[in-house]
Amino acid sequence: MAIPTNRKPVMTLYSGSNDPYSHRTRIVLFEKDIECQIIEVDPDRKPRELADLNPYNQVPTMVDRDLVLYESNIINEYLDERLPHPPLMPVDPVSRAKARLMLMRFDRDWYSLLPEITGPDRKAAQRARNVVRDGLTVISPVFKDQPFILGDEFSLVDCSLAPILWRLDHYGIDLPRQAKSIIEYAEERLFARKSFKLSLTEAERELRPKS
Ligand SMILES: N[C@@H](CCC(=O)N[C@@H](CS)C(=O)NCC(=O)O)C(=O)O
Repeated sequence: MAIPTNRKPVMTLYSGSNDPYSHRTRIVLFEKDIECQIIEVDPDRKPRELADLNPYNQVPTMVDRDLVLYESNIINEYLDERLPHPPLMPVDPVSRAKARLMLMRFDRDWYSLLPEITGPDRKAAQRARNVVRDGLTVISPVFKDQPFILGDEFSLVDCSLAPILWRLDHYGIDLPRQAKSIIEYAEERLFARKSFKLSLTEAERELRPKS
């Protein structure tokens, strides 16, 4: 997928078409309307240059002139600083630190479980699903009082959470009734957002054909 443009884009993103980490960065690109060439990487046939660019040979990987970045949260913070409009991180140090803690916890507590959820051990997969389900249920009340996870403004923390929420059915995670507020947040405020819709690849759209 490439964004149509007359000018040669300065940035290139190597992205997986159904990869939640790449999805985070695509949301940021469209939120900020950044001109970027997006190269879809087939995990079974990665382009040879990816291993030269990224020692982990993973997506997302971003190239901006001489700078090569990997790790979705690092790429996203860089994009936020390089193209500050609209800002996606809070301004004050305390709120920024809290946002970074949340980003770290999503990865450690939930995203780290995705290989187990999609892996062959059915018991381990169900245990992992339950951890994610319970974690999302615990944070759900936050969205009763505020539209986004940090408050009134959409942020990198929302960009980081959105891909897992989009994939709940795909991962076989059923949220209980007590998690109504987080479901409303996802459906009414995240999935309805223009940048989110634009961020979706065909493969990702097929995960929720009715949305
Ligand atoms: N912590 C990294 C995770 C990146 C990651 O796990 N990428 C996967 C996509 S599912 C990948 O490229 N896997 C292929 C491989 O490791 O060979 C991030 O936030 O970007």
